[in-house]
Amino acid sequence: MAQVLDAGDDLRQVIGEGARLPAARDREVEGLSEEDLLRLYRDLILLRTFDERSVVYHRQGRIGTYAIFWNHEAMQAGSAFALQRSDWIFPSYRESAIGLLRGMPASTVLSWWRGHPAGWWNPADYNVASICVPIATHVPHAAGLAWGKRLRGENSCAIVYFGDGATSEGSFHEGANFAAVMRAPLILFCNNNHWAISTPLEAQTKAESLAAKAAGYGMPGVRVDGTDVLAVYEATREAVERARAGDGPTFIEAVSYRTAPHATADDPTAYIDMERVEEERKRECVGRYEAYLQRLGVLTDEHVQQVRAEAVDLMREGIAAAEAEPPADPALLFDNTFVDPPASFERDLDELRRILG
Ligand SMILES: Cc1ncc(C[n+]2csc(CCOP(=O)(O)OP(=O)(O)O)c2C)c(N)n1
Ligand SMILES: [Mg+2]
Repeated sequence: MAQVLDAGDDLRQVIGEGARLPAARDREVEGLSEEDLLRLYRDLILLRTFDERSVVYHRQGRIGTYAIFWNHEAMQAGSAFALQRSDWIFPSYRESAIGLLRGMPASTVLSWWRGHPAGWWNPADYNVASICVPIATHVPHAAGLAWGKRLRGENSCAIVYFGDGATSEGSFHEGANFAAVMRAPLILFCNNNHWAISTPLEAQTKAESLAAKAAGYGMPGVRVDGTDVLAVYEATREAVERARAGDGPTFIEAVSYRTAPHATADDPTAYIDMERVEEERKRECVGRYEAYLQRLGVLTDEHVQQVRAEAVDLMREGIAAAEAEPPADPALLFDNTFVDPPASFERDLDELRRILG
């Protein structure tokens, strides 16, 4: 079984748990009201519910292959909470549902996973770029957009999400270097879940940490507990402040451990240490935050039930709306591919129409 690097002790935390930061030593994040804390809770539940329902929809054959983000919700909700609506989000497939936090309908994201054009949105409607499946190719896009914001004198920034594996890609290097040199207002948010499908972190890099790579680009690198939504929020808020002040990009390494298969087509029992997975699941991010809010006395059982019920309703409506979409025109597969399409396209399209009936 592959050995995985230990998460280390230098992780920023706010929510107490275990030996590192006992619950009795919970911190509070300055400037967050009770209402903010509960909004953040709602965001987490929205994402958790989307993820759990999507796995069910996949098993029922109602959506296609799906990249599970169970236990990644704190990284996504916490960081997005530090942004303004005018700031841009560049998601990878792991953050497919992050648009929900900007008011995107669940049906849009579900349609994306159904491979239906109703899943394409205009990025400018939400300031959320399209979901990037090629690893790290969106890092230069985000760097370019952020630089553009600076050139125009706008005070907004961009955040780009990618995984530990992405830090080995040329596009990551190009985007990070460009952003630093141009002092682009960019947050490079690395979800270090210790695995790139079946490749463990120790086979990915010899660097002491992923955040250490930031020094090579001349930008700060921060390590944060990725299952602590408040620590993620706090670290991202600081990075956003730097970006807005004209101090350029920040690299955030949010450390967690992948507790679900890479995607619905993956069987991690072939390569992962399932005992470690079980251990990690005990400190998963939603339960951790719930326990924190209960210790603070701001979360009631009724509120939990209400927020969860609302999220389930939203998903039910979302899948119904996605399934009510008329079938896509197969010609879309061929449109906009060539200026002068090869002759075979017409035959291929005819055949496709025949198969689809
Ligand atoms: C350019 C490119 N190469 C290979 C792949 C195949 N691939 C899909 S997911 C993945 C692993 C990515 O791992 P990581 O960056 O850690 O992100 P995670 O899935 O863990 O969030 C790979 C290699 C791809 N999508 N794009
Ligand atoms: Mg990974």
